[in-house]
Amino acid sequence: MKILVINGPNLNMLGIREPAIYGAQNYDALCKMINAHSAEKGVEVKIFQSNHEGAMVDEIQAAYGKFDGIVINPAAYTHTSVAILDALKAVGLPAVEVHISDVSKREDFRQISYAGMACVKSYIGLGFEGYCKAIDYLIEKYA
Ligand code: CA2
Repeated sequence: MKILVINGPNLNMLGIREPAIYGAQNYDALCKMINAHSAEKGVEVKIFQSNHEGAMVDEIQAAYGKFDGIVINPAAYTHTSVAILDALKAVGLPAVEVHISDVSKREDFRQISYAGMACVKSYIGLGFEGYCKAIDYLIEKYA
């Protein structure tokens, strides 16, 4: 099974500020955890991070026919991007939404998730662990 993990804007800055919200670990630690978990579960994984909405759309489109599922944390684009929602719908791959923080307890503008409307499952507020749970969900339901 091949899984594409997509991370949106500013997630590459993890660990630098706001540790109370996102934890103290940096982006490299997140990637190491995802790679180790995927190896343990015997799935192939590609991790992609971009600060650009169009680049994320391009990556989702390129996954068509190449990956079996997507784990996506669109970061701030979660709450604004119909383009990412449409791209997820266009490729039709099972997608799982992840948010490190519990967005449900944060500002009003974080209460809508466009990407989530095209996802089969969401893991919210579980920290980095949400990515492992998302991978496990895709394995359990789609491998
Ligand atoms: O909780 C999440 O995973 C988010 O997707 C993270 C986004 C935020 O816009 C979403 O509402 C929820 C933010 C990405 C990281 O932003 C940083 C901010 C300060 C320091 C380091 C990273």
